[in-house]
Amino acid sequence: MTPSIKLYGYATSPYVRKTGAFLYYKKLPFTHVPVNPFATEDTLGKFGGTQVPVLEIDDEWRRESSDHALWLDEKFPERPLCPAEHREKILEIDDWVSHSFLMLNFRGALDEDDSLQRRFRFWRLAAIVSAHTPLPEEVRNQWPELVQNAPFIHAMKQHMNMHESTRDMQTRVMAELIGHIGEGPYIGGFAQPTMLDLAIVPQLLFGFFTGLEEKLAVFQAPSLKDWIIRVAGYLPENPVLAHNMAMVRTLKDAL
Ligand SMILES: N[C@@H](CCC(=O)N[C@@H](CS)C(=O)NCC(=O)O)C(=O)O
Repeated sequence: MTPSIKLYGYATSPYVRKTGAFLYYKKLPFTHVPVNPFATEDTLGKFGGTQVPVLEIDDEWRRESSDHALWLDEKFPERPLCPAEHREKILEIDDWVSHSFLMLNFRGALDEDDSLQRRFRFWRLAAIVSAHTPLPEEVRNQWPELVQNAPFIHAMKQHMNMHESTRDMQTRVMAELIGHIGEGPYIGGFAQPTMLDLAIVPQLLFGFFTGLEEKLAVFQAPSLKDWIIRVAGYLPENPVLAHNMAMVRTLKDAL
């Protein structure tokens, strides 16, 4: 029997995009259930709590995106996200993905910066959420403040060195990423993509695909460009779970 797989969450969450990429890579058909971050009860009520992503397979469900990779491998061993023979190394690098790389998505939100440029960025993020779950206009207007004050983002400070500027953090983490890819072809030197590549690539594409960024800046580093193209080959044209209405570009526009 075909399993019923549902992924609950909003496209602006890197963790939701990460679990989405796991499902795409494993070629598992699933339903994306968009969650309104200000009315989570509507969709997440039966799970309790507000954190996304939630992955539901038939009558079981789990939180925590990295656990999703292991759970999916247990249930659907084909195209492993974390092959048993490399598990230790993968989980060690995954710690870096969770505590360094994914923190990049939130670091900028914590900056004291009231520039119009920043407001436009956050308004566009609100529009991306709203494309799936319409938000009241006052919520969309207040999005820059709402995100800046979100308790779960403040809790992430424990994984950040707040004395390091956002720009320095970006430069450092991207250099670390290049180090982890090394000679490739995939992160950790593995011959096939793993949960590590799939956790990262959707994040690097999201801003460009949804119009937050004009250029796919990471393409300036040839080793990153080749690696992204390799990983994206396993993913659909829109791998970021944004509503098609919010998609303004695809990878072809960067080539
Ligand atoms: N460690 C979790 C982190 C998930 C997470 O922080 N999700 C955020 C969205 S980006 C969230 O749901 N925040 C609202 C909340 O926690 O109530 C994972 O990997 O799934």
